Amino acid sequence: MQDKPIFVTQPSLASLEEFTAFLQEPWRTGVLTHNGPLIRQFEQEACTKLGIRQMVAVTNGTVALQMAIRALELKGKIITTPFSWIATVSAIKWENCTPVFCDIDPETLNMDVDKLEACITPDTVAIMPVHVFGNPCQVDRIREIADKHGLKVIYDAAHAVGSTYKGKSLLSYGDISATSFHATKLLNMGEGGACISESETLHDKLQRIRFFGHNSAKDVVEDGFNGKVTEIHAALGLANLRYYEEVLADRKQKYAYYRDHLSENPSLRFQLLKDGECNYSYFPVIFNSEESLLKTEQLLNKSNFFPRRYFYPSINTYREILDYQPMPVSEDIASRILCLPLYWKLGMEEIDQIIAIVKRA
Ligand code: T4K
Repeated sequence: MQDKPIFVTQPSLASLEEFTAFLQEPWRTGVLTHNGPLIRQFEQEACTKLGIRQMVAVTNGTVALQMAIRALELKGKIITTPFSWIATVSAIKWENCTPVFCDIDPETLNMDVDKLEACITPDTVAIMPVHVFGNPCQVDRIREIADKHGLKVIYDAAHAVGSTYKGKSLLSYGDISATSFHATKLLNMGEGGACISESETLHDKLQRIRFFGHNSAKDVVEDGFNGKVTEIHAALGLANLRYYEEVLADRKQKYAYYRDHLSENPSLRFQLLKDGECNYSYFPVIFNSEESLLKTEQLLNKSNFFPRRYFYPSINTYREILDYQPMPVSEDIASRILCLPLYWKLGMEEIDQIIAIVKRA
């Protein structure tokens, strides 16, 4: 048995010395926030590493989604996926829009684009797909459908740092992409996120929304709020950014290792990765039944391994906060999918133990 618990993930962290070295300046100047030099440096370096033109860094991925809806001035129904983290839907609701679900493709686990047009009504204003576990959505088809019906596209790209589509960063697609730099994400600032838009107009507007609606003269010209990131979080982001490529390569190698060792098992299957290059930020396994998932999870827990049921349950079943809309594919997949531990400092010995337990189960 594993002596210390192994969780589904652990933050990818630079050394404490690297982090604190970045803190010298804010300690000297007393500048802790208000889009200070470190967050501007983070935005610039992250854009270069991720291959995007510009970003507006914000407090977290949920706020990034809300700001995207706000910047596009959306009022009405937004079509999204029921197979996601609750934040996708809560952001829509907090911006006084109505989430409408489109069921998922059982292979890619992303929104089923073949079902998308049937969800569009005169009240629909936007589509908000999720690149689930970093697996790129069918970006071109979604754009085609959106343009045909005059809809905006916001990607929930919380998992998509490091994924690409047609050789470009996946974050550069959609009217706006909203990503997360939460502790559990491939690149983290503890808490953090960003809105990415290639449009200068939207980029400027997002900057104003982040800062109480101020323009550069500090007049209030927008209905904004506080989405600013502290210099402390920026320091952590900058230190962690140094290891971005290493973390990305490590995830890919560990993902391939898991797949090689588990793919013979007829009772398991895996997310179909297509339409672009995934960042392999999670290792989801789809079991043939919930019973076999629960048995495996129990055996892993007994040995001190703690995988997570991402995403369970399917969001459309949260009857306390939503009117139920049946989503048979999402509900089925959500009941039998388990993400196994996958992170930078996870040892190959531990992965071997996890593989052995899964095979035994
Ligand atoms: N859209 C999508 C599709 C998302 O998946 C998310 C967030 C969002 C939007 C919103 O982005 P943010 O507003 O969060 O930036 C986690 C994360 O809290 C959440 O960010 C993430 N998705 C979701 C998929 O997973 P939990 O409740 O499973 O995380 P938690 O706290 O149990 O962490 C998992 C494991 O990670 C722990 O067992 C131990 C380890 N851990 C976690 C934290 C927070 C650490 O070692 N250190 C830490 O500080 O939700």
